[in-house]
Amino acid sequence: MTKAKKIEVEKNVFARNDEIAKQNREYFDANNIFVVNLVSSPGSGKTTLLEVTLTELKERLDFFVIEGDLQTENDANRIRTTGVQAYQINTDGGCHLDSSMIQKALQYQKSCIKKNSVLFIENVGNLVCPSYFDLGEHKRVVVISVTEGDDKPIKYPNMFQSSDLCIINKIDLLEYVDFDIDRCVEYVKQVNSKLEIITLSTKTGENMGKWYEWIEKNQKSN
Ligand SMILES: Nc1nc2c(ncn2[C@@H]2O[C@H](COP(=O)(O)OP(=O)(O)OP(=O)(O)O)[C@@H](O)[C@H]2O)c(=O)[nH]1
Ligand SMILES: [Mg+2]
Repeated sequence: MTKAKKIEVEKNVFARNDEIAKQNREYFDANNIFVVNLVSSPGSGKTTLLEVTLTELKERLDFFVIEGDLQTENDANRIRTTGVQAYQINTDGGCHLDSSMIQKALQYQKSCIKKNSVLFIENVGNLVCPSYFDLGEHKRVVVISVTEGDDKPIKYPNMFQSSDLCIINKIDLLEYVDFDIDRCVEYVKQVNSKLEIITLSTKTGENMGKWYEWIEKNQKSN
């Protein structure tokens, strides 16, 4: 395939994705469903963050979770143990979710995703590809953990440029790793000066309250 042809194909893929994402967002808006797309490299703690969050907030808010992984139902099963319903998408090799996958999930799960609820979408663990695919979410949250190195924002800038909140997770491990929080925050600001930042530990619960405040504030203002 020539370079020009390749660019043309890519343009069409993104345009199609954006069109379906728009339809998804219209559906979410019409039903007052606040949608958060969680993105990160593998293992930063997205599912653990959700498990703790759902357990803590499920009496106050209605939730549904869409999980994205190459294989297995593991993460959806972990979510279900909290009592919240979850739908697992397996991309079978694909490195990101796209808006048509979410549209299909909505068709299957429409009756389970309630009006006035919060829908979390946990994307495939990958700091590159998910940043290019709008799913129709209202907010994108990038999670990094202190075991990954503090230079991730400048090495994978698009993910941080396209996100609304950056969670720096696993701060309970700070004393064991070479991760400079101040430097990481500086790098985040370099690539996206508007990106909000919350440092927390899902393990100890430190600063989880700040994340809950963020959810409730943004759900209301959505
Ligand atoms: N020490 C520590 N470990 C954590 C914390 N949060 C998550 N973990 C651990 O990190 C590992 C990965 O967590 P997951 O929640 O599965 O990560 P994930 O981002 O969902 O992973 P993928 O879905 O595979 O991308 C697990 O062993 C968690 O127990 C934390 O705050 N502190
Ligand atoms: Mg997970």
